[in-house]
Amino acid sequence: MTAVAEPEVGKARLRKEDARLITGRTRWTDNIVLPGMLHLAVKRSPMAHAKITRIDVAEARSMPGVVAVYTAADLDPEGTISAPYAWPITPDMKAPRRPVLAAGKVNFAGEGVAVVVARSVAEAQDALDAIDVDYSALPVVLDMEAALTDGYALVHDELGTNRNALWVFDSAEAGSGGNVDDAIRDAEVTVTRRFRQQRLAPAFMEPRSTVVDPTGNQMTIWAATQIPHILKTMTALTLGLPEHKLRVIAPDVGGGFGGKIGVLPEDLMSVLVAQKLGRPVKWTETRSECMMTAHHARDQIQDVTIAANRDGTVTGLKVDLIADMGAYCGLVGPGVPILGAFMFNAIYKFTAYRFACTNVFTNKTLTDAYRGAGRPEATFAIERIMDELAVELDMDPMALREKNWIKHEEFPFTTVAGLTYDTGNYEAATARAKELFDYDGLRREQAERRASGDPVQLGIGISTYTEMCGLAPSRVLGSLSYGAGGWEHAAIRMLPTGKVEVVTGSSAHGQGHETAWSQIVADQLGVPFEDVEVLHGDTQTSPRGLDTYGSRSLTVGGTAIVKAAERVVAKAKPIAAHMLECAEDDLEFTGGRFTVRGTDQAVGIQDIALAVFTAHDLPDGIEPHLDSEAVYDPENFSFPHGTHLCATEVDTETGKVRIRSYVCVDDVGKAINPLIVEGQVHGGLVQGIAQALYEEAVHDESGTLTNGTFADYHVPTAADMPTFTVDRTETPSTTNPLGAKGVGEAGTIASTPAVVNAVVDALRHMGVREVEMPCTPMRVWQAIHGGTR
Ligand code: MCN
Repeated sequence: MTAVAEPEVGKARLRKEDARLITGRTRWTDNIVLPGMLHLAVKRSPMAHAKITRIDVAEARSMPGVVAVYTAADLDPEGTISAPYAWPITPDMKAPRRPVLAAGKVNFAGEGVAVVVARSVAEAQDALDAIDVDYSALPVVLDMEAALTDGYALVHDELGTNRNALWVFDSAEAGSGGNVDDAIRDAEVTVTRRFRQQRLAPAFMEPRSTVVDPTGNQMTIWAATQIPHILKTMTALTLGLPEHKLRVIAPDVGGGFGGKIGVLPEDLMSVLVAQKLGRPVKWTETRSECMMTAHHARDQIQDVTIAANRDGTVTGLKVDLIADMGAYCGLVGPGVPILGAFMFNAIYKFTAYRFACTNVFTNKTLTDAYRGAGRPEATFAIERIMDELAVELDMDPMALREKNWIKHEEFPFTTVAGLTYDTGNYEAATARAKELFDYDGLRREQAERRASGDPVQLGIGISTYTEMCGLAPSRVLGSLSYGAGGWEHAAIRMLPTGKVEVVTGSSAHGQGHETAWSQIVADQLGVPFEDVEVLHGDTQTSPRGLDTYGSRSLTVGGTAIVKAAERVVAKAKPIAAHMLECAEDDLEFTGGRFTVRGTDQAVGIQDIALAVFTAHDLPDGIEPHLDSEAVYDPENFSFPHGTHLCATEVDTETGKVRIRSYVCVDDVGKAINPLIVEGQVHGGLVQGIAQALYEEAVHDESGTLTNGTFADYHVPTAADMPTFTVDRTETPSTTNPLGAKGVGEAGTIASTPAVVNAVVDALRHMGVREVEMPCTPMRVWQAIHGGTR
């Protein structure tokens, strides 16, 4: 057996999976070709809200290569099937049926009205043009506030309202703090602002795709999904299929960012068509379909009031949100703003808080989770208004934050929103960030540029954030009426040759789990990193799991692996004692070896695996394997934090914003793989900066998405980005044995307000108080010239 010298955890290992992912020599859903497989193409509505008065598929049925054309009446004659939603946030939440294909009426532009099944993709696509649909236009509901007024047109007549739900958290009622109206009434200073979270498209690299193979009475589904386990259970429940006859495989998946957590009408449609025809089928969307119909995100109006004393002590915060659900409820869409409800108070200690969110239906693509899900919106609002409060108080914005944040010696700290943050050190992260950024030097330069009337002004933006991730204690999720638990499963199989298979319920789609999980197992079992194989994303290999989102995989799934590994070691111990002819208590386990304390007698765990396999000489009552499994349900969320500082140069003549420098110091507790952590932060930053400066999904007055291609929707490239200065402090979490906190969303959550604060800071002396996102040159120019002065 090979001796393992230094710990794997903490090593900046290159990712095992990257060679195949980067070269594309791997299996994506759309690569899958099965004998006799047919292809689906979906006819989509160009209208955002209309009655379907006639639909004629006869000509399409006669097109070359076409095997069938189906409408809602064919696939769901009873009209009862609905793509599921799993987060009824209030008992009286209104949720319309989300049909597999629109029946009688379309509710957003892009909704499917018919599906063509053909021998090739091209033949299926060609036949779409031969489907004739007549629509009778209905009033289009686009404006969230107008949609809530009495007598306004309704998206769903049968609901009698456009209001999906009203969800309220009040610290006075929850017993976690005081009354916010009292705090506002008694405050020496209040600041009120309205912020707009624009609508974003997750824009993952690989469009969505589903392959369904009905063989015998077994149904195998391959899907470009983040949630193979949830997709399996939900498909069974929704279509009334026996779950034990279903197998879902998420092969390599090209990104998701939350955009692949749905159970899609197209998934259900693919199953129904495969069932009907008894043939394998494939549906892969085009990029334009993806932009138009994969769920969007954010899209909130935030009315925020902060109360404080003149000395800068914040005393209360009141938040009123309106959140656009789009035309239907997404799988967890209604709950996304609720995830933010616990984060508006951020790292601050104020004691009165009220959050109210009204979710509203409009005739747009539905919204659901996108990297950060609720928490970027909350972080944006609190970090923007802290800057505005600092101006009102004539304080340095960093000094205001320092005055109000939780000090490192005050942890664990229970917040006004009722969460208990286990650990944190905001002072350390901020001190390091200021040092790397040259905060004081940049402030001096800013003053000089203002004095000289430089047309290019310098702005400094701060974001000191925390977030709750690592979803999550099942009980807490239950108390929020979330439809699933928050545990994760792991199994470890020791093979006869000492190699190790790790089965995880997490379902990576770009996060590098194969590498990080191998590092954890290598240390726990003392086996070489290369000897570990990580298996995931197939419900037959990994029967239990709750998948990957909410930056949960390491803190929950990684901990399940630690627990399973501890059981492997515990199982090996009596066998080691038997082999070494000693008492179990005399053994110590380090570096993969059981050693008789005080002697050089030892046996390696990989050798024990072989001895167990032969089973020639096992102690009585010992099963001949070391395989173990564990399910871990965390006791708390994980609370990474950090300080992000951004310097922007804003050309006051053209409105162009250039990020001059960006420094972030994040604290994700113990980093399992610092290189992966850095990569996650980089990717997260780009998505957060993109919200600040570039991206917005825009609908015109007819409800048509006007920028549904990558030529129009500005997903930034490396050329748009500065070189980031990324560093970490390490304050271990006390809620999991790894000491780790999640990182997958941190960069996105922190960066948007840092950039917008910097843009506003550059222009404040010109009277600018707000620039709506994305801060495009036009919007910045308009703000300078009075638009939002
Ligand atoms: N990690 C680590 N040390 C830590 C924290 C994390 O080494 N202290 C490593 C983990 O081992 C894992 C990675 O960082 O390899 C991310 O871990 P974690 O924070 O647990 O997040 P998840 O794996 O659960 O990933 C989900 C998260 C989310 S919610 C979105 S959205 C997102 C993200 O990850 N989508 C992504 N990162 C993405 N990265 C890619 N490439 N593609 C996406 O779609």
